[in-house]
Amino acid sequence: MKTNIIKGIAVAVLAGGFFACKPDNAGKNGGSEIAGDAAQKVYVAPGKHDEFYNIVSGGFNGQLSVVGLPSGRVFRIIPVFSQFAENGWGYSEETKPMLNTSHGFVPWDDSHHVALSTTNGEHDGRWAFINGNNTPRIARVSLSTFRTDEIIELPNSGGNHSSPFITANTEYAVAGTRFSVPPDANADVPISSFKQNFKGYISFVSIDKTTGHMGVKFQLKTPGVSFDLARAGKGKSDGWFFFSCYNTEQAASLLEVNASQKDKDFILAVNWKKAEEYLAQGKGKKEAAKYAHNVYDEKTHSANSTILTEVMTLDPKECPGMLYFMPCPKSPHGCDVDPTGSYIVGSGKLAAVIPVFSFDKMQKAIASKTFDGDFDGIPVLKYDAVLHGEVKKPGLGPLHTEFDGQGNAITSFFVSSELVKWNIEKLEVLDRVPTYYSVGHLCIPGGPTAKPHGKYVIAYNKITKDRYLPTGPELTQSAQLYDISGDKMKLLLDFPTIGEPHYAEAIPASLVEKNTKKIFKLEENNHPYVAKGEKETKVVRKGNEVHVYMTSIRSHFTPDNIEGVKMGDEVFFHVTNLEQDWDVPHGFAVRGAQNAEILIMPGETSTLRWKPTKVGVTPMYCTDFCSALHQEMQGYVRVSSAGSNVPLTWGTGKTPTAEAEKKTASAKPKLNTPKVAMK
Ligand code: K7E
Ligand code: CUA
Repeated sequence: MKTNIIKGIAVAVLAGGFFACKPDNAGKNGGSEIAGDAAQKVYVAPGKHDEFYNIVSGGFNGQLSVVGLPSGRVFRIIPVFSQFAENGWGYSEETKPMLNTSHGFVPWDDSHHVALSTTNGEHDGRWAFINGNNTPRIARVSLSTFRTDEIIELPNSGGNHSSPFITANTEYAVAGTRFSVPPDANADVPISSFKQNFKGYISFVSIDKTTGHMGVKFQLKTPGVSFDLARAGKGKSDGWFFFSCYNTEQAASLLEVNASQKDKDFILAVNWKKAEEYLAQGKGKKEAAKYAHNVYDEKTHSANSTILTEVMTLDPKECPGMLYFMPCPKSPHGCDVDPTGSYIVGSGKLAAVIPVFSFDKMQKAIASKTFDGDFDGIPVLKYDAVLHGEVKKPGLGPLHTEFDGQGNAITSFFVSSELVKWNIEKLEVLDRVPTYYSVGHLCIPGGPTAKPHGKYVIAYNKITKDRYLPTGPELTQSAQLYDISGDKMKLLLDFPTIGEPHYAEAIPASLVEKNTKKIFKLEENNHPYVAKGEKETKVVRKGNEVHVYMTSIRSHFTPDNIEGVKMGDEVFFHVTNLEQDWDVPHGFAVRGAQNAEILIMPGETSTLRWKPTKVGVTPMYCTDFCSALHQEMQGYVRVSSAGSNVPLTWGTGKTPTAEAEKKTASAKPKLNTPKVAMK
């Protein structure tokens, strides 16, 4: 029976060549047909702004991208877990610590889920959170600077997939481990001891109200299962958290078969307010663990990485009433809570129905102890006792559900490649539209919040095939925008995306635009190597280290001639961009640098480390076309052999050698810099 369903799906997939598995109504109301006024609906006139920011995860590129809706225009890539040579993220000395982990420097990750901060369950436009699935981490990105401000590693975790999901007032970003693993403190155990030794840790990462700073407040040490996705309760269910789990079979090998045995897996309901009470009562235990906490400081323009060594854990066995399992058919993926907080939707990848659970019924079942036994000591609630109802024959392979704020849900179906709209109360299918092809996540602006903004749904498709000009074996990833303002969903636009988008959120531009940071104030720059004006520029030797306190302003560097660097030296170019105008970055690059360029924003200091590899004169230059004389924004470093006695000299506007000849013991070179200020 179970295998039949799997086979059935496999056959459907194979027969459809994995991509042409079109639903019956393809073409009827938006298949390859698009709405007649589609062009008008997505057209954003030159110079006009989009209505929504779409913050999109980049999947295997470890980044976020910022897209405008409805136009689908890409504005920015925000590097998070991955080095980004374009602006020096993870290459500059200041940002390298951001990618530090208990495993050392990890310059990549796999990012699936975006969570925008909320207040009272509604978007507040402050931060975006995103997960690192590979080396378990959560990052916080500022929606003012559009930069990654903080990254925290999660101990006792393997595969941070069910992450990050936030509580209604952004008290916590919560993360469940996808791979159960033995706890860090007792990790060297046989794989065959899965049932005894492997645990599914759930991390509650607290978020400071004002600064946004994160800390692992506590972890729940749950039975070894795979947590897939999650959502916080809201409204009446605020204080609860829901996680879909698969592999309740607790298999460690060939999960394709071994973790698809049971007809029902679970949704785990966590009463986190109760967890806080137990914590306050001293029920927590500190466990040894090693994990990194990296914070970027906007004033020093530098990141600090700290390795933490213990974490607070709660054992559910000692905390009755904190956890309950709700049976959920079958290998559930998405676990989504409607805007009122009354209903929890489970999407079983191999299930023929969509079960909708009722929070009220769940409370009653808990009060009346309507249990169906337990799983590793945690009560399992009776399916019928907690079920609001099932959506029958919704489609094949349901993955994720979002809400339109009008009492309806839209669910994505990977296998039957469609979006299906249904009514939450009545559980009736209202509409379906095909996607091209095989949709994964979907996004309605504000869809996971208490007040969805509605208007559009975006399908993030897994398979692209023929939708765009071909580019060899690797094709762009594909998103599709649909109008959901009427009864019927209407396809408006295809647009390519960056990396592999999994989840994305969209937020009205009005909540974000006004807070955008335009410059960093020079007077607030506390970088230890800042030069706040050309008079403060200098070159300092400390043994083999040569520190260049450099400035950039249209259109020259100070100093732009340096001599006295020797083979074996390590040169640190600390470049301060003196500009105080919006949109005037300068770049900095040196021939043969074995890292990247750096791109320095107005008022910022950034450091490029360069280890000379050859004797000779090496050019350096600005990489960002900053003025009419941008091409002139260049200079030279002379590198001499290790034993040479060329003195350390520097300057702009005079060649350092000439200076050196006239040099008195303490005099610094006189600066004579032409002022050119145009862009
Ligand atoms: Cu469905 Cu990783 Cu959220 Cu992708 S996951 S689709
Ligand atoms: Cu500065 Cu180009």
